[in-house]
Order: sequence, then structure tokens, then C-alpha cells
Amino acid sequence: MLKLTALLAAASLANAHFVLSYPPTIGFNDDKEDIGPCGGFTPDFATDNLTDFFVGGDNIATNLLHAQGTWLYRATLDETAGASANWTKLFPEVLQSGLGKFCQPSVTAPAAWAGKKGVLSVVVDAPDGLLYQCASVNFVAGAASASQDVCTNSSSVTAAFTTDANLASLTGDSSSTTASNTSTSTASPTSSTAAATSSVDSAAGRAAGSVVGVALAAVLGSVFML
Ligand SMILES: [Cu+2]
Repeated sequence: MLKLTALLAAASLANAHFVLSYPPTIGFNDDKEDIGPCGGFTPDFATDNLTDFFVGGDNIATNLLHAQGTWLYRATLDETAGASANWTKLFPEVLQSGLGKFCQPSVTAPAAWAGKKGVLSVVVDAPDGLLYQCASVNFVAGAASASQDVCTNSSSVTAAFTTDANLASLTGDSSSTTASNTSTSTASPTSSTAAATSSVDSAAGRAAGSVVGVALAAVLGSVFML
């Protein structure tokens, strides 16, 4: 399956908007990637290969074929990812600068989701609009270890936290999600420069979690360059 995914990714690089490398996508069609919530595909838990996603933090790896884009990582327990799905934002929006591979480690999901199935959706706000991919996952307890096989960054890619009006409407952005992110984060509370939102607590929580994530991504990227 991994081989198939790699093949798919390689074959599609010529004109792809972006490829979801990990967790493996439920389907990729370049011409339909602008169709939400899953790029023109519908999750089917009877036939999809389900990937374990650690609620305490896991890797999401992408390959962006644009020079810039802002990532939203969201998920739902609605296995159909239907119109009424309640999407939960899993991580602050990340602005990628530079074309190529980007991996965000330590993306958390609500702890209460462990043991349940759901859909992970990756959305990028690219120069040509919003683009979508999904993965069908088993949410499991624990945290993933950093894996070079899964999580790599192109040398020219940098990342920074941002806010994005086009992505803001795609999640419920509930305070419970933020609380769960905060509780599973090991961040030191040194950064509080997040954009002011309606809740000081949630803004600070996001900032703390986010700094660790991108710092870790940067470290991983540099380690893998060795
Ligand atoms: Cu594109």
C-alpha cells in the first residue's frame, strides 16, 4: 500500500496541486482536488485502508507543488465526511513557503477520540484556491514517534504560523478542541504572540502548541539533511 501511494505520488507530481503522503490519501485526482471536503472522493470505511492516527500527536506529510500555501489539518468522527460533519481543527494554520515536501509532526486530536474511526482532512489555501485531501483513520491512544520514513521536509521549505480567513470557516474551532490540544502539548508557555481571538486562553494554548510543532518540524528537517 505504501508502494502504491508512493507510485501515485510520483506519477502525479507533474501537474499536482498537492499530494497527501501521510496518512495515505483515500484518493487523488488532480482535476477534482478543489472539491471539498476530500478532493472529489468519499471515505468508505468498508474498503479504505485505515491508518492509525495517534491522538497524542502524529505526523501529517504533504508535498506542495506551489511555492506557497497555508495548511489546515482538521478531522471528524463522521465516517462519511458528509455535509453535516462537524470538523474539528487539530492544529493552528501553518504557512509553508517554498515548493516541496513538508511534514507537520505532533498534530493532536481530542483524547476522547481514541478507539474511534474518523476522517482526517488536509486543506491548503494555495494560489489557485482551496484544495482538499482526506485519509480514513483509526484514532488511537499514544503519540507517534518521529519517523524519517514518513516525515520529511524539502530543504527549501520553511513554515510559520499564520491565520487564514479562507480556512477559518472550515472548522467549528471549538474551545474543547483547543483545550485538548493544550493538555497534550508539552510546550513551555513562553510564547503568547498568537493573533488575538475571542478567547485569550485558546489563543495562548494554540501558540504554545504551535511553536513546538514547527520548531520540531524545523529540527526534524535539519536532522534529516545530515
Ligand atoms: Cu494548484
